[in-house]
Amino acid sequence: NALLSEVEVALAKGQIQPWYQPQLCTSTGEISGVEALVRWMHPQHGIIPPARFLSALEEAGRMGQLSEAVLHHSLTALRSWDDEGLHIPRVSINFSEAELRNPRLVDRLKWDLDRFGLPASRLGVEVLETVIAESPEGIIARNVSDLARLGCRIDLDDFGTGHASIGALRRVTVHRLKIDRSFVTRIDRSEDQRRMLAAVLGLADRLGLETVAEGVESSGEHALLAQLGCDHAQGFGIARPMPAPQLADWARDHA
Ligand code: G
Ligand code: G
Ligand code: NA
Ligand code: MN
Repeated sequence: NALLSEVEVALAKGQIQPWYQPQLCTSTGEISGVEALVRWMHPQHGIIPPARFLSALEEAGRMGQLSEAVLHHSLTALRSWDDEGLHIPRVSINFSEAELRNPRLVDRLKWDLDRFGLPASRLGVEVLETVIAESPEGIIARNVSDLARLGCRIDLDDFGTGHASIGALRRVTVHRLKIDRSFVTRIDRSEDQRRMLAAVLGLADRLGLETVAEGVESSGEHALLAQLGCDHAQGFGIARPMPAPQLADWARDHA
């Protein structure tokens, strides 16, 4: 597979790195964290989005290599932001199903955190709703619960689009619901859309979970999210994902 070997070479050369997109607390406006979103900086073809190469790694069972690169880059970024005196509380990383099935995931993560001298509370883990649908005895539920016990924050990604029942939320520890952007878009222009979002926020509140809205593209949407009691906001209307040094500049300007 030509793509796969190209991706593996790119990983080894450090051409595949995460960019970081800020999340703001809607009540204070402060940065509550950043999400790591991987990009391939291809010397000929420019920036290649994850949709074009993640499945090649996934099919080959090589997602571990990617997550290791993303984790190292994220911990390095946290250290350098700390050294610059910036207050970036945590980085959230997307973990695929294959990675969440890795029995060594938690030990490896603990080891890396120790090596960088960072507490687990600086790390967030984003898990797709579909992935937690398995049984509580399963390896995924165990890994996610172990990560939570270690101190990582668990975000349920793309909430509202998956097949997980509400019951599945009780099987694994989850701290926040990331409300899929299909529920967020145009809330400032559609009463139906607004009602739908209010229902999801009400559900999160009853479950005692924090909320973060994805895909916030306008200041109207942002203002309404605060008004409706959504805790955090992320989207192009706040900032696009950007390389670690630019994120530092952005955070400095934002403070
Ligand atoms: O950045 P963008 O919107 O193109 O991301 C597209 C998808 O790729 C998102 O669903 C995101 O969850 C996924 N993705 C981005 N970075 C990573 C990563 O480091 N690991 C995994 N497993 N998925 C990622
Ligand atoms: O599946 P996940 O939620 O991890 O995917 C995040 C993806 O959403 C990233 O590819 C990111 O680039 C993209 N994204 C982030 N903010 C916005 C936004 O405001 N609008 C749109 N359309 N996409 C966004
Ligand atoms: Na995500
Ligand atoms: Mn998402």
